[in-house]
Order: sequence, then C-alpha cells, then structure tokens
Amino acid sequence: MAVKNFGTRLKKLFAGDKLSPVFFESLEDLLIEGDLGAKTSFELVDQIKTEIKNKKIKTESDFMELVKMYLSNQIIVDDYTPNNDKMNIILVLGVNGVGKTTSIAKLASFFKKEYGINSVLSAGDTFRAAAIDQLMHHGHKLNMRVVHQQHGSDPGAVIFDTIESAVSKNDRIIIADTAGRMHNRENLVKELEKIDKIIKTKTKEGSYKKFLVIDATTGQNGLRQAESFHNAVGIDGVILAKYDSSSKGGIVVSICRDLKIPILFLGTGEGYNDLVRFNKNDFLNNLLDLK
Ligand SMILES: Nc1nc2c(ncn2[C@@H]2O[C@H](COP(=O)(O)OP(=O)(O)OP(=O)(O)O)[C@@H](O)[C@H]2O)c(=O)[nH]1
Ligand SMILES: [Mg+2]
Repeated sequence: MAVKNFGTRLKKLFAGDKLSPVFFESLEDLLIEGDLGAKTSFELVDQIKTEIKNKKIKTESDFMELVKMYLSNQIIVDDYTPNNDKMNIILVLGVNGVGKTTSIAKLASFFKKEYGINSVLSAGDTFRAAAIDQLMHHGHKLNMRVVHQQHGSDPGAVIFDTIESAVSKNDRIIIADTAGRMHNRENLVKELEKIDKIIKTKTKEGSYKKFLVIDATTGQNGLRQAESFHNAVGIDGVILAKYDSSSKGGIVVSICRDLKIPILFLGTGEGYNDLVRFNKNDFLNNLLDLK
C-alpha cells in the first residue's frame, strides 16, 4: 500500500549506520512498502550495497541520485499522439471503479485542448446499469457525441456501431468504455477478447490502442491487474488514476519493469482538466521527496 514520506524515510535511513545488515534490511522493506516490487527492491539494495562499500555513495545526495537513476531506468514513458491520417481508436480497460469512465472524459477533453479534435465516446460498458448514463452525461458536458445502445446489449456491437458511425461522419478519435466487472473474471476476459477482435477486423487501416487504467491507491494488486489484462488482449499504455490521493504511484515501476508497458498519463483529480502527461522526472522527484 501507499507509503507516506517515502523519500524522507529513505533519507532518514541513510543517516543511520549504512554498513549494518539492519540498514539494508530496512531499506529493502521500505522499497517494497513503496510498491516498487520485490525484484526491483532486491536489485536496488544490492547495487546500493556495492556502491556504499566501494565508497561511490558518500553523501545523502549520492544515495538519492542513485535510487532516482535506477528507478528512472526502469520506467518507460510514451507520449501518445493521435494519428493524423488514420482513425484513432482507444479502448479503455481496467477493473471496476479504477477510474475508466472519468479517464475517458478527461482524455476527450485533453485531445480537444491539445489538438482541437472532438472525440466520439462509445458506451461499451453495457453491464453496469448506470454506466451508459454516466458516459452520456460526460458527452453532454463536453459537447461530444456518444454512441450507445441499451443496458445489457452486446458491447462488441456498440463498438462496431461506433466505428461505422465514426467512419461515415469522418470522426478522428473514438474512445471506448468497457465494463470493469462481469459475472466472473472468465466472462470479462472472453468479452474483452471478442471486443478486441471486432475492433481489429473493423480497423485494419486505423490506429488502435488499448489503455489500461490503474488506481494509484491499489498497490501491488495493480501489477496483477496489468498482468491479466496484458495477457488477455495486450496493453499499449497505462493511465495512473487517483494520483492526487496519498499514493505516489510506485506501482508504475513494477508495471514497466515486469511487463514493459509504458506509462502515458496521470489522473490528478475528478475534473475534466485533471489529466497530465506522465513526466518521469516530476514523478520521481515527487516519489522521492526531492526538490
Ligand atoms: N481523486 C480522483 N478521483 C478519481 C480520479 N479518476 C476517477 N476518480 C473517481 O473515482 C470514481 C470511479 O471513477 P469511474 O470513472 O466511474 O471508474 P470506472 O472504472 O469507470 O468504474 P466502473 O465503471 O464502475 O468500473 C469516481 O468517483 C471518480 O470521480 C482521479 O484521478 N482522482
Ligand atoms: Mg465506468
């Protein structure tokens, strides 16, 4: 789970006896607590051990710089840009409640601001009763079109319709919502595989991306979520929602490292403007309480 004052605690540890086994044990525990993942924590401690012994790390700032550099090498970033010549389809995935629908509205608002393009929203969550209304509400507020069918209908058909209608109206960006929960996990995976297939066959010429929303407050469970969605349909990038909460999002290090999926955006609140491109340096400074 989220750990408070992570960087400050690292610095405090460093101020103690740096060559004692307790220091290295506590360091590893703290890195794991910060959601960096067992492998990363273990490796980083090993590296720090060597560098302290070789006297390459003498000061607190040497120490923090090494931690920052190491984490920086793990994190993969990508600046998603919609394709100019092709239809762009973004399928937004994630378990229930992580912030998918809100992130869709924020993405639509972001593309409008950044590129002056209106998106078409596709109400692919037909499972949860209020999901369609929620997306329509955002569409209304943002003044963007929403393609939908009734609750309980086939999400593949909704997205198929959205693509047809976008082609006929010359729309450039489709952002599609999906259900975060089904009767069981197997159903969810099957459903997503079906949707994925439909989009692939409909958009041979398009640019199709799958974004996974991870809730910053979920800790290591976020890695398991990313793994299962990535195995099912393949993920092109992560949106880390609820970054404004107490969590500093150490989980992105594990996701990048283990799955080689880039981080695209941070969700920083509930408003339409609360989405920013992921900036590695800012992220690490915040994680490590630097500057
Ligand atoms: N503070 C904060 N709240 C967020 C953020 N993103 C989403 N939320 C809130 O999280 C809650 C769930 O967001 P939704 O967008 O409905 O999540 P979802 O994944 O679509 O949920 P389901 O459709 O039920 O699976 C809402 O109250 C959002 O306002 C964020 O970046 N920061
Ligand atoms: Mg939703």
